[in-house]
Amino acid sequence: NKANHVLAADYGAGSGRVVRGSFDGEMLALQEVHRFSNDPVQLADGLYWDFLRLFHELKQGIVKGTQGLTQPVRSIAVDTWGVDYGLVDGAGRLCGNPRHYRESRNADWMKETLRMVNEEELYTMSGVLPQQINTVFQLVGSLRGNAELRPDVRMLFMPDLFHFYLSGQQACEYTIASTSGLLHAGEDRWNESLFGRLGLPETLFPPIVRPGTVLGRLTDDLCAELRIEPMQVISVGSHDTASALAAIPASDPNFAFISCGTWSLMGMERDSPVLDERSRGLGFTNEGTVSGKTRILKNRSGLWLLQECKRQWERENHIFSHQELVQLAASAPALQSFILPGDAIYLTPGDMPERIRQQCSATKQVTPETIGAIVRCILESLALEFRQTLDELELVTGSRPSIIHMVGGGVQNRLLCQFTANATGIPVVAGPVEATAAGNCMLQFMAHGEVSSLSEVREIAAASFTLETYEPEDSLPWQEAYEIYQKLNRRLAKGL
Ligand code: LRH
Repeated sequence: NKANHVLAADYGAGSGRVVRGSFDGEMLALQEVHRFSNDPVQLADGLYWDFLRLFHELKQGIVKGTQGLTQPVRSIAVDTWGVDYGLVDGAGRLCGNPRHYRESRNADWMKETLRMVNEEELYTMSGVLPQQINTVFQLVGSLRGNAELRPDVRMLFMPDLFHFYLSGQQACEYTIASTSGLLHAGEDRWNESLFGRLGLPETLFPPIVRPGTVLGRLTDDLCAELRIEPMQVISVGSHDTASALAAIPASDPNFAFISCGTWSLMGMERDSPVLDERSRGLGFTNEGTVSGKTRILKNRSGLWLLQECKRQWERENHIFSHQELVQLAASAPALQSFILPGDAIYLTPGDMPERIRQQCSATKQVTPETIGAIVRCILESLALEFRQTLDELELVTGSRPSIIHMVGGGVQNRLLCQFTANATGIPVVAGPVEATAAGNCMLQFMAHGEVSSLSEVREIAAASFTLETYEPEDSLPWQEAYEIYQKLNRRLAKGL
């Protein structure tokens, strides 16, 4: 069997990569051909994604990914973080740079929107937990009162926007649209009655396509500019979490997953959304999977806190790699003080070490002073947050997972994987690191008819990557730590 090649472009909030996936009928091999940072830009009027630079990096990745092959690359697909979008007019012009979901005004926009539709109703209609980052709030906030919005303007989620400039075709892919709060829960249909109530014109929303849809081919202009052969452009699970979940190497269906990058998405796969008061109260959201099922999950803080601390330390001239930071944490004292990584105080960029110290001192815990102590506090707190989410998942779904599959960049943080096993008391299978790119590629191979089902995709992922299992250790001190963490949670919930 000769290998088939595809390109996967995976954009996270902190960095992006273009990966070449080669499949020989049994095993998938990934080769990262291009990696770049994703640096949002603060302007006087808000926080933006630098779309033009991100598109430039995509072109670089395509050129590198197509070089030196005996067989042509068959297709490309883009996946990105959720919720964000760009607007494009009838002539195909980008109407401004896409806004960043960490824009601080989103909190006000959410409040404003919730005066038009209440929170409970929005949740039951869409399955999406009302959170200030959601597309629906951003759209209402930024478009409200904009009488000039022309009827030819369309909204395209980030991956759809890349696909449009690659292929000339406009469509919104289902899994990314399922993060918006604008679909009927568990369905691939826009909630048109909601558009009316929120004053959003129906003309804004292009048709929805299913993961695995071939949108078209790279435009002739682009092929000429890059001096490459045409290839197909495919909508896969365009939401990064959907692509990551597709490549979870699970054989037992009773698994929980943690897709750990800037965010940690922790949840389970279900046939249909859970829309009751309890799941809303506990903060679970329902998003679409590549096979049309639901992933019930929590958007929890991931490595964001660590990334922001690292940036702050760099500003203070303390330069460390991630690995060095983890080593410092490994030699810091265990289980000293905890924070709530998901607390709103950590949502916006800034001096995280200071915010962490403040939260610890305000809650009368040991204040972590050294870099190692702060990193350890973050990693242990993340693991305890996973434990809490696991307990809540059990309440909401009625089943306790027997295994946790952890994928994404966070898997390289071995301390975090071990802490997660310790805190939850459940074995953690870590890997693949590049689950998102793997899922993206495999969905393309499915569209090409090389693979027939999602379970086959998962078998191939299990066979193709090295996985590491972490068994739970130190259960007693971690159980005690969890009790302290829960108390902290209750105190902070009361505003103390
Ligand atoms: C993770 C993610 C997550 C959220 C967030 C905005 O990268 O996609 O699922 O939607 O970004």
